[in-house]
Amino acid sequence: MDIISTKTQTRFRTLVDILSSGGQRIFIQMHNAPDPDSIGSAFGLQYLLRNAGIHADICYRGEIEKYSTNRMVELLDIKLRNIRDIHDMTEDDYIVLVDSQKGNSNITDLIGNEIASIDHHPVFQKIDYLFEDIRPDAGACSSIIAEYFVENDVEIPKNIATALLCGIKTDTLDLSRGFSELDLDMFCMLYRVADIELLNLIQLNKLRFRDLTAYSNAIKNIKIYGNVGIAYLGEDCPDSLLGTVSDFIMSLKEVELAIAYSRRKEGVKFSVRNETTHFDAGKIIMEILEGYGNGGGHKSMAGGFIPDASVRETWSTFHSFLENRILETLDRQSHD
Ligand SMILES: [Mn+2]
Repeated sequence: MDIISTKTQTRFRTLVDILSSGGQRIFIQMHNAPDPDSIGSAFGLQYLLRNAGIHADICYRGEIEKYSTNRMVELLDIKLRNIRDIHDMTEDDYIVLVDSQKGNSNITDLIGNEIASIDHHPVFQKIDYLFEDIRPDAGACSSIIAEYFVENDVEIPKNIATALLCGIKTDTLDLSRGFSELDLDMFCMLYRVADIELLNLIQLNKLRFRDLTAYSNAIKNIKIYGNVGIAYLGEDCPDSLLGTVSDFIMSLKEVELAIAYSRRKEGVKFSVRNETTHFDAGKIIMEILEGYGNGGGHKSMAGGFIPDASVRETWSTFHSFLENRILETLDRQSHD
C-alpha cells in the first residue's frame, strides 16, 4: 500500500505554516447543513491542527438536519459552533473550508477570510486561496484528511477515526459509489482504529417518523421514463433528506438516474443520483438549470437550486415544464 507521498505531506505542512504565521484566529468552516463527511473532515483537521499547536473552531451555518448526523456529533462529542452564536468573527480571521469551496451555493460567505479549501468537489469558480487541496477524484473529503494523518505520522484517536469513517461511508454509500483507491485505503486504515460498535449505533436509526412524508411523496409522485426516475418530494424537504430519498429512488431496479426536488420558500432544491456510465449527474443538473438557477457536482451525485424569483412557470405547470427540460437535456447529452 503506497500512500506515503511527500507531495501531500508538504501540503499539510504548508497549511500549518500559513496558519501559524500571522497570529489570526482560525475557523474551520463546513458547508451549510453539514453532513457526516464535512463534520468528520472538520473534526479530523481540528485535531491535526491542535497537534501542530494551532487552535481552530469548527463553524457552520444552518442546521444539522439528519437524526443520525446529530447522533454522530453527540456520541463522538464533536464541538461545533453555529454561526448564529459567533458574534465576534472579523475579516482578519482565517477560514479553512472543508468539503466545500468559496462561491458554492451550499456555503455562506462569512465575514472571515477564506484562505484555504480542502475539498473533493469539482472546481466551478477559481479562487486564489493561500492553500488548496482539492481532489475531485476522492469519494470523500474525510479520506483526504485521513491521509494527512498517515502522511504526517500522527496517531489517529479512536473517535476521530470513527468520525472520518462515518464521512467516507456516507459519501460513498458504503463504498458503493464514486470511490477511489484513496477512499479504499483510508477506509481500511480507519476501520482498524474506529469504534465499530459506536459506528453501528450511530447508523442504527437513520430516519425519524416525520421524514416519512418525503418518502411517501416520492412514492406517490415518482415518474419513470426508461431508466430515469423523477420525483417531487413536496414542500420543505431538508437538503440531507433530499439526498437520502434520491438514494431510495435509486434503489428501484428500474432506475439508474434519479432526480428529486422539493419546493422551499426561497426556491426549488434538486438532488441527482446517477449510476449509468454515459451520463454525469453534475453536467446534467447544470444544463437542466441553465438560465434558471445553478447546479453541479460529481458524476454519481449532484445538487442544484432555482431561486424562487427565477421560477417563471406557475407552480402547477412547473412539474411538466421541468420534466420536459430534463428529458430534453438527457436526450442531448446522450448524443454528446
Ligand atoms: Mn463530501
